[in-house]
Amino acid sequence: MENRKKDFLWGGATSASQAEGNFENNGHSLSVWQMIPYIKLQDRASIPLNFESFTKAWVEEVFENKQGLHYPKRFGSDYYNRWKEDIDLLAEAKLDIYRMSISWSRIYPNGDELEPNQKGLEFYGKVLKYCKEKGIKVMATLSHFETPYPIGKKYGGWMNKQVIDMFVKFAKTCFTEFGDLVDFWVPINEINMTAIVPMMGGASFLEDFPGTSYDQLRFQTLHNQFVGQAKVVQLGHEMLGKKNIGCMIANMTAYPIDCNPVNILEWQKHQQTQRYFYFDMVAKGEYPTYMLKLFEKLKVKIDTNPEEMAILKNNTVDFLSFSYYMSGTVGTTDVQYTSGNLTGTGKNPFLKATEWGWQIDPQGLKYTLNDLWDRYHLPLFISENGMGYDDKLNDKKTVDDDYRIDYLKQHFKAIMDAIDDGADVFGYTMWGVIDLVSGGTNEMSKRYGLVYVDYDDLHNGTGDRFKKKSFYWFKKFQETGEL
Ligand code: BGP
Repeated sequence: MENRKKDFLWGGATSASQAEGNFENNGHSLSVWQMIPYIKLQDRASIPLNFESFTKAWVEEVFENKQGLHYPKRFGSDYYNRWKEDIDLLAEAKLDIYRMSISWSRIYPNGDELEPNQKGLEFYGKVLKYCKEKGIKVMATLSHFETPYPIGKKYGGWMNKQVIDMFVKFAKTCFTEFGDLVDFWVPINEINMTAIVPMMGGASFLEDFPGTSYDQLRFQTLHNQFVGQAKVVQLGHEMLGKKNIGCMIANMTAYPIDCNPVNILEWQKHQQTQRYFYFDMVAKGEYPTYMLKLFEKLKVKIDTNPEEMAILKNNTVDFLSFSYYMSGTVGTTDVQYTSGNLTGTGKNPFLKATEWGWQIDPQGLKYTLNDLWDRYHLPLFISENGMGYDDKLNDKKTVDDDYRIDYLKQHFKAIMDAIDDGADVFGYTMWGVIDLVSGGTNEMSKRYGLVYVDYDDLHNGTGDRFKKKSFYWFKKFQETGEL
């Protein structure tokens, strides 16, 4: 079945903090996400479920390494040393595009230096040039939850408007150094996660702002990030003269649990506040009325001014990119919960779920693409999707991951169907294309890749790479177009 759009970009994604390791080398500091949770695996039960309880003091203790606990994310999958081998593998699998992040903490380790860290620039320069040599396009994320921790410690994170300028300076350095090597830019990964975990997305901690409510903290941090992102869009357009800057939003598609009108109203509220709000901000450049009303109810007062509002309005994104892993359900009655990407969601009796409870719903991707295209008429890109699984390497040194092939086939088909319906979708990057440390569990054993990496949860192993069955499937798909 060859019904692919000719210039569609099929590829894979990783992030610096989950893949690179070597964070203490060559002038890197640590980003906030690398601090969470610095916790023994056997202590997992003690991970706070309420994100408000991640305190700065607790994170600092981790930063100072006082706990001396094991922390696999620090080591990633050793991409910092094996990047060439990894890009060779991506080229062999015939990826059109590779989404990666340029770690802010490697370029401006403290955030406020006057000059960038040359060693960091050299590293990404080598990587990006090699991608070009191999004919792989690049989408670069500027912050994949990688705000340098010193910014949180010294400035109070993105709650402080000075951080906006630090981010713009970092973006300017990247545009200057890598403008010719990067095809698409995404300023902030899953920007809406800041509204859920402000300390992870924005390095803002409640205890730094006495008298501030949690709602005020999360929405103000988010607002400052929206302004920072819009300024980066403006700068990119001026410096690069291209329309190649998009957003990245964790898309939370959900269905009403049933047709009871009270549940439909609850679902409508979910659509507005958990999905459209974020897309509206980056595509229309202003706060929707329903959010202004919600702010009133929550007693949130956004600290802003007409200049910032004009920046938001005049610098909307060129394309919408989003992650899509699952769908959920919403309602006020009879909803049973299952886990999802950072937040839980309602169970859907019609769907199966992964080992981690993420409900598999390819049709939901078709729905999402049609829905976003209808609403915004901006080109769409699925920048994360995939199936986490505790893969096992067999005697033949491969993984028979037919479950993943099946997952990918169904989702690829959904994309093609949405394109057939008229949605303008131009690319897809499968998450964790080379196994890396999971963002949510901090373990290697939640694997997403086409390539198996020989490290366990405690970072024991050789780090050697092994092609899974899905690697060969993907390559064949690229050669023949057959699902
Ligand atoms: C997204 C993050 C990724 C990645 C992915 C999968 O929210 O942008 O970095 O981690 O989720 O999540 P997990 O690793 O928890 O399965």
